[in-house]
Amino acid sequence: MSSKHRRLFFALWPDEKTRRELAALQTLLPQGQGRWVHGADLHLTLQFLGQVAPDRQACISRAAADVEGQAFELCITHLDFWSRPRVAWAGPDQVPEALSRLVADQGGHLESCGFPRESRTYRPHVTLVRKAPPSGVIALEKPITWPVEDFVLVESRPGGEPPWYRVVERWPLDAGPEMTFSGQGLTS
Ligand code: 3AM
Repeated sequence: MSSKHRRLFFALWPDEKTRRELAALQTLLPQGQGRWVHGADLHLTLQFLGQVAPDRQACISRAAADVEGQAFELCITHLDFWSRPRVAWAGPDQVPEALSRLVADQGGHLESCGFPRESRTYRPHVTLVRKAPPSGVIALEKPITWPVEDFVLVESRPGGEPPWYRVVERWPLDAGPEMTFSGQGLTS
């Protein structure tokens, strides 16, 4: 494979405040076991693309630019554990309509670049620990409110010292008429 291939995925990338709040969730899990995701790598995957050849990278950027998405708030309410990949993760109780639409629209545009649509149900999650010991559901006393105003393309270079991920490109989501940015003096 050419060295120009890049391992890419689309994600929601937390702002610094949200990132700190997500990183703090790691303290709720069994300590000293598993592989902790570096605080700077915490993200929510929208779609994994895998190794992408250079000629497809331009197509991906164009497809992303054509995605029509609305900004939304993501409420991270609980921690949970998946035994098959052995990951402990944080996620929302409810998937916002805007997030489902974003993933579906993105999947549709990426088909034109030759990426088959994901057939599995989309389960938004922020991985906190890999190779994690089993843990139960933990409801957060204070849910995290994540203001999602854009989405990003991320390059993954696993191995070696984390952080492993690097934001390559960013696309804004439409604030739309129904968005309210509390405390910023912008309402509708
Ligand atoms: O969002 P998380 O961290 O759960 O597990 C990988 C990670 O997900 C996932 O893509 C994200 C960024 O690396 N991933 C890795 N290989 C994958 C694959 N072959 C994959 N997802 C689907 N298929």
